[in-house]
Amino acid sequence: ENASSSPAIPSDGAWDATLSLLREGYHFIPNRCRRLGTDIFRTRLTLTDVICMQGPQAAELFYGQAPLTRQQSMPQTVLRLLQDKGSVQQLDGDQHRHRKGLFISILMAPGQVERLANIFREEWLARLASWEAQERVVLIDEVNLILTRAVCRWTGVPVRDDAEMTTELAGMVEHAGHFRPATVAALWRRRRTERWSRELVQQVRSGALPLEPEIPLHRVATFVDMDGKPLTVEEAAVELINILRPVVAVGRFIVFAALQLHEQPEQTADLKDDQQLEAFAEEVRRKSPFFPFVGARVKEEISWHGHLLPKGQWLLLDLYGTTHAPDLFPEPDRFRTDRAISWRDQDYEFIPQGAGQAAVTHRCPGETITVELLKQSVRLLMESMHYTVPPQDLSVEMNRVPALPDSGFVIEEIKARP
Ligand code: HEM
Ligand code: MYR
Repeated sequence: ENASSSPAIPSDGAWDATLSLLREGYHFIPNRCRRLGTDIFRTRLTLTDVICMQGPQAAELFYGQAPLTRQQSMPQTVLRLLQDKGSVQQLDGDQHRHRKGLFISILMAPGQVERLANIFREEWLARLASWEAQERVVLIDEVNLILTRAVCRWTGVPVRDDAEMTTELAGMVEHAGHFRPATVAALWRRRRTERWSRELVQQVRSGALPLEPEIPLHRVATFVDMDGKPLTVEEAAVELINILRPVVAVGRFIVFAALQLHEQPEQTADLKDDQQLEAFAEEVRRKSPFFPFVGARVKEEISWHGHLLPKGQWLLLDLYGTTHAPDLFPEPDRFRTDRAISWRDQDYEFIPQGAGQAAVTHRCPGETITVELLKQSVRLLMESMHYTVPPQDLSVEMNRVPALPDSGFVIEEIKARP
């Protein structure tokens, strides 16, 4: 293709759009795509030239064979709070595929996701007993705690202090989308988690912490990298956190599911079997504002749909905008369980956690877990307890990243159902 005859990528004309991004949040890329009548545009963020894109072709670029890297594709604080240096997400090519095999082996091992869902259910029911004695609870805080306890049990991590660990793990997600004093505090707390995680890896390796071989912490600690050697202690510790943190992150989707049940209680009648529950969970993943966009950098110049993307170019793929594009998802802001969307389809339209094949791209390996935990939560909310939802501020500010109903979802008059 001849780039010189290709249409120029439209620009939003801003000298720098960082403040607009902070103001508009999830709507930043969709607003500009609509205004410019395009799926791709150029702007400047943090004084750096960036090309923003949405839609299936862009998803294919990010999750196909193109020479892209996730290195230098997001602010340092975001990287350090989420995937971190030395993690699978920062690798490319064969090295990435090999390391990704660790996650695939943990998450795809027969019965492991089911085991996590069962532990999660047990921890929820145990906690439910204490809710009965309380006047009210804030659901996000409670699910964060339950998920922390569950993921630690599942991975073989002995819990130090569960309240503290919850704050550490949930804080990594809560503070990844902004830069405030709270972000620095979250980064500071994460150092503690990392120290703890390194100690655990060493204990497994020395035999001081004996675990069955299929237990996730054992797999991480003993995983052999491409060079035939175990991961460094730092790498293994980072990958352990890359299982602990995102499982706790599922709590945000759980709160959006509870909000949905509250807003349209008549729907519960339709959630009778596994298939209907799954359709509900998938629509929660589509509609909830969570991971707004992912970043990448071009490693070798690419000619793409007539556009020349030079080496080093910074790119953003709008996940939220793609799952809310009216041509892909009619009435995108309406919650509809009849959309026939599933992570199993691996298409380039329904991409709340990335696209393509998880084993060979940067697609999230945790979608099965996310969907199963969501289904389990909906069952628990509907069948295992009674509760009321008092008046509160349930509005979701679209410039808060990641977003959440303002109140965190308060529930009252909680009773376990026999
Ligand atoms: C990657 C979102 C849950 C582990 C990703 C990516 C997204 C994402 C968008 C792609 C990043 C990219 O393309 O650069 C989410 C959301 C979750 C979630 C919104 C909901 C809570 C999980 C769970 C796990 C997990 C439960 C594991 C237990 C990972 C890992 C990667 C990843 C290890 C890096 C994959 C790679 O680079 O190859 N996630 N995720 N995530 N996710 Fe998730
Ligand atoms: C996880 O813990 O890995 C899953 C969910 C994390 C969502 C965090 C959303 C805020 C990230 C801001 C994205 C900026 C990328 C350039």
